[in-house]
Amino acid sequence: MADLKEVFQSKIQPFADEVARIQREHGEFKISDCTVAQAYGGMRGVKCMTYETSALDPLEGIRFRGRTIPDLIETLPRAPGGEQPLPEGLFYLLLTGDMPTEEDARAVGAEWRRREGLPPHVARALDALPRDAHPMTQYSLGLLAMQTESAMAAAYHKGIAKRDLWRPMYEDVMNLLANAPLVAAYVYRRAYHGGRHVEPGPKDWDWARNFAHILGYDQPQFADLMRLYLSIHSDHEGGNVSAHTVRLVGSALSDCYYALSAGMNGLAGPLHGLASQESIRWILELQKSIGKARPTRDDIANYIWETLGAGRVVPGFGHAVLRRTDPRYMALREFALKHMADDDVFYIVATLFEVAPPILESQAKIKNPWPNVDAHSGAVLLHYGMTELDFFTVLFGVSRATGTMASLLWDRALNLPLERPKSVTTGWVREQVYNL
Ligand code: AMX
Repeated sequence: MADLKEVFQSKIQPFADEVARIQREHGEFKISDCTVAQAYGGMRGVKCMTYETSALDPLEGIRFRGRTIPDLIETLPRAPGGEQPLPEGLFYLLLTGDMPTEEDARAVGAEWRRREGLPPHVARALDALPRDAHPMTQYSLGLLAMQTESAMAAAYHKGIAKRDLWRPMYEDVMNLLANAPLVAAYVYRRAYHGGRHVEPGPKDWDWARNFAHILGYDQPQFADLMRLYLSIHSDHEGGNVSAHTVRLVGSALSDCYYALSAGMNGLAGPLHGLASQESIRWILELQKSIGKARPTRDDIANYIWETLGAGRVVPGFGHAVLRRTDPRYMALREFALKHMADDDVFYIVATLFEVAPPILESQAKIKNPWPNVDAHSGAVLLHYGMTELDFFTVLFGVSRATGTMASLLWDRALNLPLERPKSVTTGWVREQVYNL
């Protein structure tokens, strides 16, 4: 078994050569046109970046290094006795493009566990915030506070060739991924459990199991849920707000702490990752307003109409790229059908799956009436007793760290330049379209 850093290093030159050749031979080949509607409309569908670790098909959903979620659930290494993939194995796949052996995945997990340890000032920085500051604010700040440890920033300061920056960044990324769960757990225990923190478990526990443990959850099934949860939320190609922010900030040669913290501020928006909290809150409000644990289909339909009538979005439904049900949603649904089929909140999630799409489809402007991952993730967490809805996006953020960090390492390994697209004014558009 080779060391992950060596495997990654062995991939860099051949891939960088290929990228250089494509640019040299086909640099003028057009892969996209941009319309006025796209320029005003959030650049939907404009193909203007490459991103290696995953790709999103509107109908089929996400593929990580070419592999679908059901395929990965089947083939990625698992923990002993577990049924779900190890996120550390997925990280190996995202970074190298190779399917890890069990030994490879365990080695990555062991390395992360070995690198655990928050600098003391991170806790002090978090303690300076009000306990009820939103957990995403706390999480983002905790990641940023770790920036003091950046090997890449130190190397740059000393003087390092740009092409070698990936080396200290690799160390930063591995330290960051080792410690992101510790920051998240610190935030959780501080905000909701009176600051009674839980010591990490034995070093041979996998990353997700240990994360579940330091959050305060020792049920084996919850650990397995975390393995699944932390795998499926990891990456969603390059254009989503969190991944693109990480890429953009990193392109200024900001280190991975700056980049990930910035990405998390984007994930904290309700149209992006915060939908995971908003969706479950919406479901619990529905239960409360109807006054039944299991509202009828008509109750649910009326509540959807009320939400739309109030000019609000139905959280957990729709997507900027997807045009079918999100396979991440389906993975959580499979888990729920197996482990919590009688749960009242799951009943509502499952009923919404039948009731909401035709209603949303009747609104001509909504391009995708189907549920995304956020329509499901809250229900499974709630089932295991995690009732602190505001925390849910932090779990998303721990997972998103793995995909965006694998991709950021490639950005530096390929020596990608500063991102600097050209903006135009409406005056310029006016001149063009009216031939002024
Ligand atoms: N409920 C109500 N209206 C919706 C809707 C929903 N679930 N989804 C889309 N729409 C509306 C939009 O708000 C927009 O209305 P507007 O023109 O008045 O502003 C119109 O339909 C067209 O939107 P779209 O082209 O279908 O989607 P989009 O690419 O602009 O936005 C998304 C995508 C996800 C922001 C949107 O579907 C939405 O707001 N969904 C609810 C929030 C959510 O679940 N977000 C999580 C997405 C996944 C993730 O990042 N974690």
